[in-house]
Amino acid sequence: MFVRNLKIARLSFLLLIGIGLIVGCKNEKEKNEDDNMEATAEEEITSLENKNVFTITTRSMEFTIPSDTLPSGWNTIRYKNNSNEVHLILFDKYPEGKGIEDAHKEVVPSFQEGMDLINEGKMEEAQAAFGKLPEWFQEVEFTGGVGLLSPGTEAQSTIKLEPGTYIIECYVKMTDGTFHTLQMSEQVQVTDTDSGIEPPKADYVIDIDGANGIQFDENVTSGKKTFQVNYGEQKVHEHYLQHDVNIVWVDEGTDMAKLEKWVNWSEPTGLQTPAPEGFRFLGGVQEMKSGDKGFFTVDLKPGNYALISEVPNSQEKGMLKTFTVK
Ligand SMILES: [Cu+2]
Repeated sequence: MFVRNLKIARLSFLLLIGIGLIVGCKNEKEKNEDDNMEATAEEEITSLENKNVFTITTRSMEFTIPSDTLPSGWNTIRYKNNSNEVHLILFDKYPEGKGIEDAHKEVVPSFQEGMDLINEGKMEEAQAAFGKLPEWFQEVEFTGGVGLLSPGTEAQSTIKLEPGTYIIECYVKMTDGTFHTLQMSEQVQVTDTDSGIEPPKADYVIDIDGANGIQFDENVTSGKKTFQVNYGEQKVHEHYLQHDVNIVWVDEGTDMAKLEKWVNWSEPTGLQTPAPEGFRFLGGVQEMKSGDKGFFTVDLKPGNYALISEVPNSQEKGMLKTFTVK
């Protein structure tokens, strides 16, 4: 009896282990399947987010682009600045038949010569140098891009592009006053095929125009937010550029005058590395023509921020606005 019971007990025990193993295996299998499904869902979300995103990377003093063509219509540009300097991306739509070689041969040298003369205090000669810009340069259209971006930072802007030849460029300056442009410029072709993507839904709207400066609702809360920038009347300022919108983190107690001066390229050390301390550039939307709009998406933490145009006397023009994120 005892022996039989023991046998039954042993059998039951083995059976239990067996069932346990089967159940265990099934659970493990189901768990793996669940994990796989979760991973697939995550990949799908990521690939959906990355769909139509044109990611540009800088490691030192270059633009690495995923392709030299882009669809027309709305495009999301993500910029990863993995270098040690501040950079920006401006989209320049070139006139028919003109391209990057013409830019390097006829545009960059005139700007550099003019800048060097400004640094020497020779303002009249500088004007003459800028006067050497080719006539066709007047036909270049600025169609947005990503605002100033600090080292180790990522930014995202959404802009609308018409078909044509574009030069993307960064005109921040090295420590010796040389524009980054020769090394940081790439030609991209925007095709007739529409991207098919809709502009993002905006959390906040910024209006900017020559007469009123920057206007927006300053009640901004933390989190990942998308700003829509509406360009009203656009104009060429004293430094030959039009106004744009950059978003900047501002350390407590930092002198805003330093920011105002630095973002103006025509100041002797304007846009020249090193950038002033106490500010972290988080992108924005580069200039575009009157009536156009662009978007930028930024992850906001509680603290002090500024919206600023890279123009001379931005404060006076209402193009430097500070706000606090709670
Ligand atoms: Cu640069």
